[in-house]
Order: sequence, then structure tokens, then C-alpha cells
Amino acid sequence: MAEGRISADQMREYLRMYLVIGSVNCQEYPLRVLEEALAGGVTLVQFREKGPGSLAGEARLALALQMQAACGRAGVPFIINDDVDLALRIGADGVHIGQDDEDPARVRARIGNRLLGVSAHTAEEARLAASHGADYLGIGPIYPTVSKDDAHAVQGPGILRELRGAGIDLPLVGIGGITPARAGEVIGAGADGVAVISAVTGRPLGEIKAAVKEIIGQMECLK
Ligand code: TZP
Ligand code: MG
Repeated sequence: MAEGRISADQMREYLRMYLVIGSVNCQEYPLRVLEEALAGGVTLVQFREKGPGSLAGEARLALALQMQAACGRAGVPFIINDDVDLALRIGADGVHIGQDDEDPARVRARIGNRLLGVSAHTAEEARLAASHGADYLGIGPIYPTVSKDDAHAVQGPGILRELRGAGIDLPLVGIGGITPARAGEVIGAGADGVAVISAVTGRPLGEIKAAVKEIIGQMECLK
């Protein structure tokens, strides 16, 4: 990655088609799911290995390294959910943290110029995250989701308009229940991109690449 903090324009490009992935989200062969998704045009990948049945210890590390290598081959940044130690250990391109994780200012100090994403649900959380060094904000769940047990209340695409109206100009990605049919609405409401789990990882192998292309196609219709 380039020296210095990422520019907002580059960040917006990375957010466009953002895949969040862990082994529990995939029906089988998570690495192959990722490789197919990358072939479809994913622009940023977050390793989110958590929840019941998720890998731990060496198996988790091994999957992270394999996924990092696949992203490296595709030229797509690879970031880690929550686990700053893991991100630093493997030299990931960044981390994504929630409101209940380590303090963003502390994470920024630990990761230097690597990418920092923070989940935010209100304009106040968004402003605070921005002032603590976030490169982008994850906003959601926009729609009902089956992929996060402890998700906040569904916010609807209106939250994106609200944040833009409140003067939040940081790159934003919508997350939660986003399908190809809903992607356009999320972008129209003010997001720079969409982050998805199940719309991509929930599909069988052989259909993953097309699923990614379908979402991208829906967003391109708006241009
Ligand atoms: N954060 C808010 S909603 C969500 C996360 C990690 C899950 C998104 O998964 P899906 O399957 O795209 O709804
Ligand atoms: Mg978290």
C-alpha cells in the first residue's frame, strides 16, 4: 500500500463492492468462495471469523493467511475484523472495529497508516470515529440481517441520508441485508459502496462470481 494515510477517493473506490467473509458464512471451502468472489470484482475484503462454529487458534490463522494471499494475488486489500493483534501479526492492510471494540484512537496509534474502518449508528458516533482516525464508516444494519446475532436495530437506508445531511463526508459503506435488488437504493441514499456477507457467501460455489457481478451491475446502472 502507498505511504501515508489512504485518500478519501481511494477509500471510496475500495468500498464499492466490499465482501465480509468468515468460514461460518460459507457453505463449503471458504477460500474457494473468496477466490470466486474476487474473480467477480470484489474491491475490499474483511476477514470476520467469529460466532458459533468459527475457527480458532492455528486454523483461524491459517485461513487468514490463505485469504490474505488470495487477496494479494487479486490486488485487493485485506482487512481484519476486531482483532488488531492478528492484523499486525500477518501484516494485513487494516482493521475494522465496532463501537464495543478497542478505542479507535488507540487502534489508529497501533496500526499506523493501515486502513481503519469503524461501525457507527448515529451522527455523533460517526463524528467521534472520524476525529479518532477512521478512514471509513460502516453503517447498518440497513436491512434485516441473518449474519449478525448482536446486530443493532435495522436503520433503513434513511440513516445514510441522515448522516450525509448532518455533514458527515467520510467514506461510508452500507451493511446488513443488502441484496442485488437493494444495492442501488443504498448507493442512492449516500453510501459509497455496499458490504455484503450472505448475498455472496450464501450462494453455492459456481454462482459466487455471478452474484458479485450482479451487485456491481446494479450499482453501475445508477451512473
Ligand atoms: N454488521 C452489521 S450487519 C452485518 C454486520 C457484520 C451482517 C451483514 O451480513 P449480511 O448477510 O450481508 O446481512
Ligand atoms: Mg466488532
